[in-house]
Amino acid sequence: MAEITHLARDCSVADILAALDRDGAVIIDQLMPEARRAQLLAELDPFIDTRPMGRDEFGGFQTKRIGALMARSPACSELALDPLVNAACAAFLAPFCDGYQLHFTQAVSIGPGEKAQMLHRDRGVWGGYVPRRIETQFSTIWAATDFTAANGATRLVPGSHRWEAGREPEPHEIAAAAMPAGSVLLYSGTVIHGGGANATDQKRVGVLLHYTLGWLRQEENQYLSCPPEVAKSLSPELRALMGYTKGGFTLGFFSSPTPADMPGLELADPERLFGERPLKFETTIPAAELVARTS
Ligand SMILES: O=C(O)CCC(=O)C(=O)O
Ligand SMILES: [Fe+2]
Repeated sequence: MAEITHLARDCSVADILAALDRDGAVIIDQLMPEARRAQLLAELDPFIDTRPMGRDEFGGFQTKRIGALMARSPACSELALDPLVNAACAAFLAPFCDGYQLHFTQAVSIGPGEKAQMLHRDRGVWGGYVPRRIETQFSTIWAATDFTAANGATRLVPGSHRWEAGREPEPHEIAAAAMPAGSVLLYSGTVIHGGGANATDQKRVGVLLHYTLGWLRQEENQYLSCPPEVAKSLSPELRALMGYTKGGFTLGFFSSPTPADMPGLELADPERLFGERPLKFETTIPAAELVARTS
C-alpha cells in the first residue's frame, strides 16, 4: 500500500522540500497547537452547522464547504500565516514566480455516508493551459479532526506529480492521508488526490488553505470573499498574502473610483487603500532593467 511520509513539527524546510520533490506530498504531525484547534472548531462550527450541503458530484452531497475563512475565522488566518508552511511554500514556488499569494480557503466537512470524491489534480482549475513544467500551487489541508481511512482522510497518489497525463492509479498506489488532529498535509498542485469516503458517524473536518503563484488568478476571489471593508481589520501581512499587494512591478495596481480618497495618487499600490506603505515591489530597479529581465 502506498504511504505518505510523516515529519515531526521540528522538521526543516529542506526535509519538506525533499519529500515534496519525491512524493508530491508530505504530512507534518501535530503542527497546530491544541488551543488553536479548539478555537478553530469553535469558529467554524456555526457555519458548518448552518450552511448548505454540497450539490454536485465533485463537491459531494454529504459534504459542506465553507469559504471566506480569512474573513470568518481568526484561527484560520493564523494557520494561513504559519511560518514553517510559508517558508516551505516560498521555497517550493520560488522557481516559478516573484512571490506567491493565498489562492483558496475552505473548510471541508465530510459527513457520514459521503462517497469518495473523484481523484483529480488541483491545477485543473486553470483548464490545462499552464504547462506542466510550471508548478502552479502549494496546497495544505489542516486536520481539524482526526483523519482516518474510515472517516474520509484525503486519498492521494504519491509520485503522481511526475506521471504523464491520463495515467490512472492502481488501488495499491493510493494512500490515505491518515493523521492525528492538528496535523497538516502539504501537497503539490500536480499530485493526484481527492477527499475520502466517510463510513463513520462523525464528520471529518479539514481546513484547505492553498497558495499559488503571484501572477495566476486565484480560485477563490479573495477581494469578494474578504472585501476591503473587512480586510481593513486584518494584519498587513495577511492582506498582502490575500493579494492586497502587487504581484509584480506593475501587476495589481489600482485607481480609486472616488479620486478624492486618493489625492495626488492615480496609479496606487493596494496598501494605499489602507493608509499603508507598499510591502512589496516598491522597487528602485530602473525600468529599463525590469523590461530587459522580462523580455
Ligand atoms: O477534503 C479533502 O480531503 C480534499 C478535497 C479536495 O481535494 C478538493 O475539493 O479539491
Ligand atoms: Fe483537490
